[in-house]
Amino acid sequence: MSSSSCIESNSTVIKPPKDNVWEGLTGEETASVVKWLFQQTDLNLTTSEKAGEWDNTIRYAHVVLDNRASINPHFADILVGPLPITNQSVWAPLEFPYTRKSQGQVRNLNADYDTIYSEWLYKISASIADITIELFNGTALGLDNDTIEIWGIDPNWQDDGRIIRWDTFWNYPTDEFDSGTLLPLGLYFKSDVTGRDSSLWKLEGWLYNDVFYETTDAFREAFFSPGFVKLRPNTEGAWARTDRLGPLLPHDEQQPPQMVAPSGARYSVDADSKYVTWMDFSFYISFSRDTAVSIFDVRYKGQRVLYEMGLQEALAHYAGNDPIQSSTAYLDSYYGFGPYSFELVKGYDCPSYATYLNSSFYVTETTHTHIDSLCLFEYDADYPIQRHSTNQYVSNTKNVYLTLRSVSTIGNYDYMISYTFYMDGTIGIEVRASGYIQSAYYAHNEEFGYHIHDSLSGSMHDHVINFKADFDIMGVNNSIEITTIAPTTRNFTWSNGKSRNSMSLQRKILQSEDEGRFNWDPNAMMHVINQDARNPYGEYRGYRISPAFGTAHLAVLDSSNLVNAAHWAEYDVQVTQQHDYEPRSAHPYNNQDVYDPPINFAKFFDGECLNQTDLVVWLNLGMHHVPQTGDLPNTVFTTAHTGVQFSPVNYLLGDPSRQTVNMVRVNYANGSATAVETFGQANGLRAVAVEDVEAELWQYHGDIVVRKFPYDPNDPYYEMNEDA
Ligand SMILES: *[C@@H]1O[C@H](CO)[C@@H](O)[C@H](O)[C@H]1NC(C)=O
Ligand SMILES: *[C@@H]1O[C@H](CO)[C@@H](O)[C@H](O)[C@H]1NC(C)=O
Ligand SMILES: *[C@@H]1O[C@H](CO)[C@@H](O)[C@H](O)[C@H]1NC(C)=O
Ligand SMILES: *[C@@H]1O[C@H](CO)[C@@H](O)[C@H](O)[C@H]1NC(C)=O
Ligand SMILES: *[C@@H]1O[C@H](CO)[C@@H](O)[C@H](O)[C@H]1NC(C)=O
Ligand SMILES: *[C@@H]1O[C@H](CO)[C@@H](O)[C@H](O)[C@H]1NC(C)=O
Ligand SMILES: *[C@@H]1O[C@H](CO)[C@@H](O)[C@H](O)[C@H]1NC(C)=O
Ligand SMILES: *[C@@H]1O[C@H](CO)[C@@H](O)[C@H](O)[C@H]1NC(C)=O
Ligand SMILES: *[C@@H]1O[C@H](CO)[C@@H](O)[C@H](O)[C@H]1NC(C)=O
Ligand SMILES: [Cu+2]
Repeated sequence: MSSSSCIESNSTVIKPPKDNVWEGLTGEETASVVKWLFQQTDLNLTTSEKAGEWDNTIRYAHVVLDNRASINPHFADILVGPLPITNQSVWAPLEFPYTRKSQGQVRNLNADYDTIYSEWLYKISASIADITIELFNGTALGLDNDTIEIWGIDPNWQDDGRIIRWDTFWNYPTDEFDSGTLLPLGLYFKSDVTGRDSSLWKLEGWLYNDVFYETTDAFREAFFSPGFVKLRPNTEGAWARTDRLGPLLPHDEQQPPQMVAPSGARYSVDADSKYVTWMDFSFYISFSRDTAVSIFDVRYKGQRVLYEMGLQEALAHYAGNDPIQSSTAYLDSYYGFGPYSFELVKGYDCPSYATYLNSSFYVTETTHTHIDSLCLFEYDADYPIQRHSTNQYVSNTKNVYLTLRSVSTIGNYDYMISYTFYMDGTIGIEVRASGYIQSAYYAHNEEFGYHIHDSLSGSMHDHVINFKADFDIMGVNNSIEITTIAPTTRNFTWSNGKSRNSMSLQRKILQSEDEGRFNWDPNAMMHVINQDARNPYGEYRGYRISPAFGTAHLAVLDSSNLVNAAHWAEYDVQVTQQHDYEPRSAHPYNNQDVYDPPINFAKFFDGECLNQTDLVVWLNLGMHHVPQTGDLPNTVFTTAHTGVQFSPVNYLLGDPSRQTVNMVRVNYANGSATAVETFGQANGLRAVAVEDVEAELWQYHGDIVVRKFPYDPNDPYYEMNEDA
């Protein structure tokens, strides 16, 4: 069946009330900025530029330069403007989002990527090629016939002024499946790669079976001594492939249920300005290289609820008995969520009737477009939003909600991020994770993960995913009210002088940032309220923030890997006074200087007032992930799921979902229905054309490359799909 036979589900076109000032620059604007930059001799540009966005009433371009023509290679954040480019345009260091003085510059620890990955690691590996052949039946020499590969920690150790790497060997998958992170081989080496002169770099030792050898000679001698214990390598097999496996399940070959949108889309979208309206909600979508989707000016019933809501950073902090797992703590905005937001799979990532939007980013003088990488759709939850039965009637309301979704595949992991909007005024953020786990070699590490395959440990790690929520409840000045459900013992006028054990509400308004960092208390509710906006009963109007599906903050205290680079991960909830100079909780290059990162989130907390002022709530979603056999071959979205919900509290005078026509009341008596009230909803059976999803998938464009380890920051999106 072709899509033309389907009911048109494209959304209604709408014009936004205002321009989307949060959107990225257009292709022409970006091109003009780049042309101008190349004319600035003081910038001495010969290599790649990445233009993103920074907006205000006068638009400026945020440009990141990779300055490597120096013994002190660094990334430089600069602003170029005003736009459009004229002879009045200038550039200046972009320093205001930094918490340290630095002219907008961050050192680049990976300037010598090519030397490390095409010479240094292979040189070390070549020195023990006889051993790798004997242990792993393979060599890593940078040749086409390599059957094993080498990569290691992220970020590098940065203690005592030295830059130290740990690397390890991994088997290559023997087919197209991306199972490399399931094939660790258990041999590790340490090298000091401080400075740009590779003749001064040093191999500092080998680790095998939990024995550390300071030199190659010492390792070699032990290896060829009698009694040396050789561990079994991990090798690929069906267990590591994601294709169908195992006996057919009953009835599974019959078509599963599918959601359809019989009347087409009931939301409106302006694809150019990325402005969306649905029911009583409206918002603008913004997209960036670092964090992909954010949404701005979220309004409900015409009133702004959030100025900004969006991803800030995602951390995967591992732990282990070996130096690779122990030293791995990925900060994913370094790689960027935007460039890895690939085309969605229709009928799988989102319903086939969804509206799909493109996203683009700019790197190395090229605009890259990912087609159909954002989706918008309505869905009917598998439960009603309301119901009630009596002996005379039953009433019931459909729970239809709107989702805005994207998926970023960063290395081995796929993060699915969804923003949801419900008929009762609730707004949700959900993150799910799938893809391949990063595993560990199973030896001496029972405390750090389960034994999940032959020589494989499901390496334990914490996912912490930070979101910014800049609330504006009935105005910019808001407060946080914590309402605790507290056990109480008290006498009442009617209790005959006997105290009664019960519970009561204890309300408290946070006064300053000193109280602004806390964890979820199962007996407390967090409300963003406006003390100057009471409802007719005198209660503050507000929105509750609550965890949904579980959340997590980082279990590691004072991480040796991250030092000051991820203080945002330490609590479930953190509240600060809004400042334009604190736009983000993290910087994509925080991992390049963990002792003195460009944005040290802890510095946001300086005791400022939180009582009736413009507030930002920084929320951590996340999961403690201890992979088990069920994570093979891939982690599943059912359990790797985290979220928060924002829902109106005393905000309106009743439940706004009563407005929908998609509800029913059935009256009955003596065993028969006497009335069926459908409130004017569209009804009547309709023959619905269901798209043939599998056939549609022949139109999938995909991308040319998806990041594989290791990552080259100097050529990050090489060969990625482009559409100028
Ligand atoms: C400009 O960059 C080139 C490399 O592209 C380098 O050789 C040269 O020293 C740089 N000039 C200055 C003034 O930094
Ligand atoms: C800037 O451009 C304007 C318009 O093209 C021109 O009139 C003016 O002379 C230029 N100014 C300078 C300083 O080049
Ligand atoms: C060793 O690797 C070669 C190819 O690289 C392969 O042909 C051979 O079967 C392997 N041997 C074993 C024992 O796995
Ligand atoms: C791999 O290729 C190199 C160079 O072509 C060759 O010398 C070597 O014998 C090959 N190794 C194997 C295991 O085939
Ligand atoms: C996405 O890009 C493709 C290819 O350039 C284009 O045909 C399509 O109209 C774009 N979609 C939207 C919603 O702009
Ligand atoms: C309740 O009243 C009794 C009798 O007057 C008194 O002994 C007790 O302390 C009171 N309890 C509380 C919790 O006030
Ligand atoms: C907090 O703000 C409210 C509303 O403006 C005000 O009435 C109250 O006095 C403030 N509390 C403190 C401790 O300043
Ligand atoms: C918000 O509160 C600040 C004090 O924190 C005050 O200076 C400002 O005028 C208030 N803004 C509005 C719109 O009430
Ligand atoms: C239900 O049945 C009772 C007893 O037969 C009768 O009195 C009553 O009128 C009936 N109610 C309706 C709504 O038919
Ligand atoms: Cu995980």
